Amino acid sequence: MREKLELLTKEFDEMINAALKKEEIENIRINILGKKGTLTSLMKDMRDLSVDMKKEVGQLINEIKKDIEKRISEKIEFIKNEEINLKLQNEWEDISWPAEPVQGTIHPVSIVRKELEELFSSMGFEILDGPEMENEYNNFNALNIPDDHPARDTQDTFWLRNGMLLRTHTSPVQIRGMAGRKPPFKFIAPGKTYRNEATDACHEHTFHQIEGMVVDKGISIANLIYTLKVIVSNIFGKEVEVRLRPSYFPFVEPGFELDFRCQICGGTGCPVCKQTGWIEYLGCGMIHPEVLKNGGIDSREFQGFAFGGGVERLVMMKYGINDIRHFHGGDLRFLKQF
Ligand code: FA5
Repeated sequence: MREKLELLTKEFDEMINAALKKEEIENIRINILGKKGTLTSLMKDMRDLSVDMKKEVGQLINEIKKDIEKRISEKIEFIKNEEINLKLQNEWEDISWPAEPVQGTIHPVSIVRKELEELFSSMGFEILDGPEMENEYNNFNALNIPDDHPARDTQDTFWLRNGMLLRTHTSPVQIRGMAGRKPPFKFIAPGKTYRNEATDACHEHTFHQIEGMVVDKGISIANLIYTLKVIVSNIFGKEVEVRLRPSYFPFVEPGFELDFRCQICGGTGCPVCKQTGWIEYLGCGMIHPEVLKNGGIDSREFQGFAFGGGVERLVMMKYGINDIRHFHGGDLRFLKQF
């Protein structure tokens, strides 16, 4: 019996070491431990042994059985790991491989926004961001537009159920920007704005503005005009006729509006410029002392100018686009031109 068990153990060793697949191991298990397996029949043969031998051989068979079971599960585990390793080896990726070319094109508003950001950065302006969901104080009150002020009607507002609003202009970033800074400072704040108004070739309900704010000692309208001239000539890359006319915004004094010569019709009159030959591009002026006060700045010591312009209208003039609604239309024939 002992010899048979030794032989069985030796054969098992050879077979388990040679096995490479889970199915081979299953066959080995059935051949040894199965109902008709070699170890199972040796266990049956034990009934012919004496009581003492039965005890001794029984113990030995149990040990051999346990050892075989242990080694079978170890080998299965080993093969599983080998399979995983092999799979991982086949799945390797060359991270130095050049990326796939980007699908699609960059939106013209993003192109011009980036150009504006680079231009202002080169002039030492910080680039600030502000939330599109704004509170009434920052959007109106702090900008010298109290509750009953008629200027609120010029910016039809999307009010939200939580008492907040979708900012109607980027000017609230003036308030946010002043809060964290001591003069002198200069920053721009490009971003999305919303107005609950009817759309036409030159008006959208959702559009982009770029806000600018400069605060220092001895700032005058000459600084404002110079900055606006630099923006226009850089963005267009050519001389474009502009005009500055007096206008009213509660947060600046004096206030102005800057118009471009309409680049669609060259100034002869078209639906985009409403036959006027001019496109209203931005509002600007010297910051009102009340606004500086709301930002914790002493207006006797510091002055500043601010401006806020529509990005889409700039893009329209730059590329000769005759309808602002193309920007949100999602028409690939339009977008692929950029
Ligand atoms: C303002 O929004 C002021 N916050 C601008 C300002 C900033 C004045 C700082 C003084 C100091 P206004 O409502 O005029 O002003 O809008 C500014 C520009 O945004 C317009 O000249 C125009 O270019 C653009 N704009 C306004 N409404 C629309 C619209 N519905 N669709 C597209 N562009 C618009």
